[in-house]
Amino acid sequence: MKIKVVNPNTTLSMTATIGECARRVAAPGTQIVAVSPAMGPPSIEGWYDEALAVPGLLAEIADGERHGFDGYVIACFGDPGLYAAREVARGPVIGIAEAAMHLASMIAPSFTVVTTLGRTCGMAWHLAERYGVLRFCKNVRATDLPVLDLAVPGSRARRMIVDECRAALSVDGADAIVLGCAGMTDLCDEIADEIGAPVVDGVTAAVKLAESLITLRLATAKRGEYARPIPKQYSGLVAPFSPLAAPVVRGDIANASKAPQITGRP
Ligand code: 2AL
Repeated sequence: MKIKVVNPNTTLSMTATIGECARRVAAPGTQIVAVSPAMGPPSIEGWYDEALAVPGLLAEIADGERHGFDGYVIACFGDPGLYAAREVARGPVIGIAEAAMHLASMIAPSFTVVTTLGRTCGMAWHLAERYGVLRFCKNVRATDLPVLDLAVPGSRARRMIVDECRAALSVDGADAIVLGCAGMTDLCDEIADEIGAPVVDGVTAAVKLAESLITLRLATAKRGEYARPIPKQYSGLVAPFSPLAAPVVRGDIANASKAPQITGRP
């Protein structure tokens, strides 16, 4: 099976790490292709970043459909564009926050999310509510680390995350930790060993969930809400994203990432 893991930010070093961690847990017969969109923010640290990461992400999903991918992972903890991606894809599309929160709620009576900047805490609470796991979510803790600082060699990132994890266990009374950023994926095992409690990373959780759904031949329901977008002509900068009648053809959103009228404009 072929799973496309889309890091919706444009930082390729982070995409490479996400791809390595995804491959480490994937079954022998699973091909993982990790990509970043051709346009969008270098990191996603708020609602505005998230909104403008979505067009590039959707172009990657549409391109994946033309290349026969069986399923997709959206590797950003805000799960940007998740439901829109499901309209475009035939196979399952899994967001890393929904994967991590659901798996955490299956192995522990409660979890705390440990994330990056304080301003993203509200987004995580919002997702816990959306996925129906609010009663499991004890707290959302910020490390106040910018996303791209997570990978800076010699940074205090791991220590700061571990400190928040320990506070989650002792102060919040949480039984498990959900890592609140795709950029933390490579730290998951060391943090779990250090704190002695389950730590759920959304990237690896989402890969295994996507694999399971594909194995079970469970694809995205196409009868109603997640049916392909209604064909219509969009205007202005988003004109290249105009949904055309299925099947995906030239000029559809699959080609939007290559559209000159979008790249290079503010
Ligand atoms: C993220 C993430 O997973 N990727 C990114 O760019 N921002 N999440 C976060 N809480 O900052």
